[in-house]
Amino acid sequence: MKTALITGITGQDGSYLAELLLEQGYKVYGLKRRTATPNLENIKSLINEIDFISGDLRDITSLTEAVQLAKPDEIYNLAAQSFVGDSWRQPIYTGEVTGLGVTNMLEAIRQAKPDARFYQASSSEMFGKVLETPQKETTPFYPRSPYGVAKVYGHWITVNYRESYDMYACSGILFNHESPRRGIDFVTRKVTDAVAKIKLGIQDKLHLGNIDSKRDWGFAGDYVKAMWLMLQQDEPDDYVIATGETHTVKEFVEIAFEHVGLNWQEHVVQDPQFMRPAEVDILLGDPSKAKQKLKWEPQINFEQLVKMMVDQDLENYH
Ligand code: NAP
Ligand code: G4F
Repeated sequence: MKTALITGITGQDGSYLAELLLEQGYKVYGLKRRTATPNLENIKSLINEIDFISGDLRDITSLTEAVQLAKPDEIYNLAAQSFVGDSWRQPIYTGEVTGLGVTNMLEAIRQAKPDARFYQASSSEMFGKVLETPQKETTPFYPRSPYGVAKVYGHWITVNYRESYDMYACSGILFNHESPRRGIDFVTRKVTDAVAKIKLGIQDKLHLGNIDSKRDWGFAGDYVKAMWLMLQQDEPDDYVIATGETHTVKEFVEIAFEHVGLNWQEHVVQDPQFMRPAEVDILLGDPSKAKQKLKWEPQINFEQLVKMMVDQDLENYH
């Protein structure tokens, strides 16, 4: 039986990855921050199957203890301050968790279990003001937010530990991926939650920022499979994970409202408070390397994803 340690177990990806690994017979440890009130909604059906370890990416003592306790074969570092918008409001905190937190995790592994295989949750936000389209593994980075800058640090420190200490460390450069478990701050879930409430008469208006930006959106359930595949190869490497399609926020909004028979233009209000100091206008990934080497393919397309999220949010309010 293999053992895995997942940081960020309570988040969207942590929950899908835990499900996948448990299905495959892994023993799963989850690193979880202590909170005044538990935040276990995403993993409520798995609580009895996961061994939780209390810890924080900013506290290397807790990480070293977690690695010593779990003795994992594989470590998936999914924890982060992951909301781009807040990274301008909390730039130092974001740097500490999303950037330096990766070094804390790598050091804990180097000291406590250097043969463990390591996955770092890197991001297409690193491409930012894109220097090439579509973006692939060799595209230079140009981050546009404190979050993106922190992720570039996390990416390169992962590559550096691989090259310096011969560790099996991979960086997955994942493009936006969503699901009914997506946090409510992110635009997709904000839209689908609002569509459900508007349909049911609980809300009338939806305030959004820039609806012209474009993202390569996939389904989180598909993307966690790619994380796992990266750690099953003969050699560690870095991979872009994306659908190869890009859509505007406006298209997402149109499909979501149309799905419940509403006209989005009657409900959406453009609100400057949701505009960003620097925007990433377009992201479009080239997943050829992952398709060829990992044999990975996304299963859920854009329209199916939007409808799945709206349907689940409607169900949540019924
Ligand atoms: P998410 O839902 O925001 O989950 C983030 C997780 O990190 C939560 O479990 C959170 O715990 C935990 N966390 C935050 N700060 C922590 C700290 N200081 N110490 C320990 N744990 C901490 O994010 P996600 O969408 O699942 O994304 C997973 C990872 O992939 C993140 O690193 C994200 O930056 C990256 N990523 C995401 C996407 C995407 O489109 N989803 C794309 C590329 C990369 P609490 O529940 O306690 O807050
Ligand atoms: O949903 P978002 O907040 O996601 P963003 O900034 O692309 O970041 C997500 O994907 C990254 C991968 O590229 C991850 F690394 C990161 O952790 C996160 O998961 O915003 C998407 C787009 C942006 O252009 C934003 O300006 O939607 C635009 N937008 C327009 N109105 C809005 C809103 N975004 C949010 N969150 N809220 C709005 O009201």
